[in-house]
Amino acid sequence: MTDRPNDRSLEKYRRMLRIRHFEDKAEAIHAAGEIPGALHTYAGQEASGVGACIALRNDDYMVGTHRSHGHPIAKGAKLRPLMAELLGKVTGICKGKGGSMHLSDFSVGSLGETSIVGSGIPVAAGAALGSKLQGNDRVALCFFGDGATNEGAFHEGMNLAAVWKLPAIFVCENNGYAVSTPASAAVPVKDIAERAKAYAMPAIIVDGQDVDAVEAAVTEAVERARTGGGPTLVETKTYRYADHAVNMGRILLDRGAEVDEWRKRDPLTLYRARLLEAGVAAATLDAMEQEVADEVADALQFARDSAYPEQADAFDDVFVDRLPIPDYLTA
Ligand SMILES: Cc1ncc(C[n+]2csc(CCOP(=O)(O)OP(=O)(O)O)c2C)c(N)n1
Ligand SMILES: [Mg+2]
Repeated sequence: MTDRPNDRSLEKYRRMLRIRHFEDKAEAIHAAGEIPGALHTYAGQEASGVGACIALRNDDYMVGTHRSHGHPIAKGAKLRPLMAELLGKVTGICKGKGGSMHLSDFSVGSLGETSIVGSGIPVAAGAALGSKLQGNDRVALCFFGDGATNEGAFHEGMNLAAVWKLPAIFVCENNGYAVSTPASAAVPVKDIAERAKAYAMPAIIVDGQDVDAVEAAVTEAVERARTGGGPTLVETKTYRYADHAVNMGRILLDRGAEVDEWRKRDPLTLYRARLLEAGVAAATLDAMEQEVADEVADALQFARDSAYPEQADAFDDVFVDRLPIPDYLTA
């Protein structure tokens, strides 16, 4: 952060608060049976998502994972349609057909999230290729986990992006686990960032609990991508507080005191301290937190008051007719 807190710093804090409150609420109502299916929460990883997305323009592309409520929120998405989507309502951002794990929000450039681990990486490479072919300067940022880097799709996407110097930013959110398998048992390199060497791709390792540090790292990567320098792998070292998916006893993992240790470096606590130190009044931050809590409560009320989609509309927006071939491919 610069010496004096500015609107951008406060916006970063607000977005992290939004994610935390949204996820805590989602977890609670999932436990009560209001959200169908599996729910993977992002609490603990807020600085990684917000630091990365704040470095993007609104029209830049972003691709998520199965753990991606936080990513669109980090990029500025509205909470009402997101919450309605989790509840499967027709007012949801995908009319209730995407749900927690398959939602996209084009209003903020989110091309979507997917339950197939690693599969967003070639999608982001494709979006970046699209920008290059169309001659615009939009970049594509892809989030994925440490586990995804063991998938073929990761290596294929990274390779193609490097060979074609695509305007892509690959953000590996290394939270130390894939379901209940520690990264140390599944990844042979110490840092995921080392894997970039195989593609002659620059890599940056960053403290994923520090939103300013993540923003600085991703800003460097975005500048490189936007100016024709090709892709970068950014590894954010972070942690998720909840189990892999919440309220699902069969995959519980006992991480003992490790969670408490990470909570000492909670991204919101760290940033609040930094803002206070920089002269922001505690009352300002408390008021912001109350506003965010109200915003999440409003989103939930909106979702609860909304209707479910009609059965007759089940196949609308699911299939497309054959797409026209764009001019830039035939010219
Ligand atoms: C191709 C594929 N393999 C396995 C799974 C089952 N699965 C779902 S999430 C997950 C772990 C992913 O770990 P990571 O990429 O580190 O993301 P995190 O959950 O930690 O955010 C696995 C193995 C899947 N959904 N898709
Ligand atoms: Mg992981």
